[in-house]
Amino acid sequence: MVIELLMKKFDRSKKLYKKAIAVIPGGVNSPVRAFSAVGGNPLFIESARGSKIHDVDGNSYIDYVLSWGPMILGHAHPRIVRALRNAIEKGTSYGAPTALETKLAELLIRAYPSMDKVRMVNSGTEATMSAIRLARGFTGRDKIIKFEGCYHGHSDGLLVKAGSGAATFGVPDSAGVPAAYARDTITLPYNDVPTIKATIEREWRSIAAVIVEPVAGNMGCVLPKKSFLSTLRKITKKYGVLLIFDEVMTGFRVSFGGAQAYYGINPDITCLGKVIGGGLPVGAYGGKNEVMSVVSPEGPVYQAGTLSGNPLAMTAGIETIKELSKPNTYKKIGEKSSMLKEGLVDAAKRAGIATKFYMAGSMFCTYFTGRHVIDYRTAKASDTEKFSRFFSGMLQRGINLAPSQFESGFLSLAHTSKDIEDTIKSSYDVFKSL
Ligand code: HOZ
Repeated sequence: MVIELLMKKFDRSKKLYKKAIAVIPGGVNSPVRAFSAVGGNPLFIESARGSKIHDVDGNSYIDYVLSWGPMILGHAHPRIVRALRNAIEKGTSYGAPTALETKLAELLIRAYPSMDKVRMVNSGTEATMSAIRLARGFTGRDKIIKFEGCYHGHSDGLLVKAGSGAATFGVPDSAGVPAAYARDTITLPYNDVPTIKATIEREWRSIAAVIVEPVAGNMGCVLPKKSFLSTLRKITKKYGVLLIFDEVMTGFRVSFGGAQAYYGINPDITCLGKVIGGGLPVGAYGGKNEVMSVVSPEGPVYQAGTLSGNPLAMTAGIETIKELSKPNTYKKIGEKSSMLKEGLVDAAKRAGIATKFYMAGSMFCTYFTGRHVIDYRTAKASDTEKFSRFFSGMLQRGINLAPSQFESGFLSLAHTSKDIEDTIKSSYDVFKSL
């Protein structure tokens, strides 16, 4: 078989994995990195530059994982590397305010006019967890609504019918989450306008917030129906429920102003992460003054962090956003994205494989199904066995995709036309072999 002829060697990754599983659960520090859903061992990475990632066995791949989204400029971008080198000389953490924090906050607020103020945290999980506490503190209500297959990090109340690794490994309702916490989380189908309307009309007195991924990137890539986000905005406003956009994935990705600019909807609270840290650990949440003024020390909602606003992370974030602010950046990445989209759709068609492809800005997913994917139920209908074979075939040909059907792929500004042509060509060969 062709695949056997291509066989890459993963001996050193295998050896390192064996050592890792002795001291780290599953050998990985985040479950999504495991290859259990697609078979085999995770790749151990040596380095990455531009659009390429290199493993410890000397294999190189065109990378569409991009550290799960942050590396929109490509890996080891010279501007970021230079800025970090300078910053590191000045110390790595102070636990005290810096001008860098204010600078990044200003850049975020300028790009997201729905926010007057923003608080820096260390991850997307912290951002969404804090946003929920803020919504509860602000409204005096306890319940929240989330959508099936959406993933908002791993805090207790949000690990209910969750996407990402929770969906991949079949634990959408994680063990260890007290039933009492989960009871305050109402889960509804994504894109189901009548159900969300009826639920809020019935239960608004106890509902603090609706949290949503405006493009759902943790069950593949599911686009919002036109009426879904606008209904959410209208109905939450009417009943004093806060609308939280989890833009950890979509922020600076779907467009410079995120999904809120792309779809023209202003949420009450925005959560950011990934791109705004340029590859360093960062999250942020923000909103209008009225809401943010209840955050400690201005108000009674407590939230804190030793490394929050870390100078290295702020530096990488500032430089990333400045680079993204250059003229035509999103036009360029948009052109690359269209090329990839057209090529992958055409390759599947020519190979006679039923797929559905979805893309928002530079995030995307191919599902192995002939039916439209609009929510978690339809995403789960994708043929995951076919996906696994597609994943392995692509990996053998030097294309790194996320090792799960229920994750989004990402493109960077560093991907060249040649990268994309090679990806399309490989995809045709693999589709054909399915
Ligand atoms: N949102 C990312 C995956 N969908 C998180 C990556 C992780 O869980 O490690």
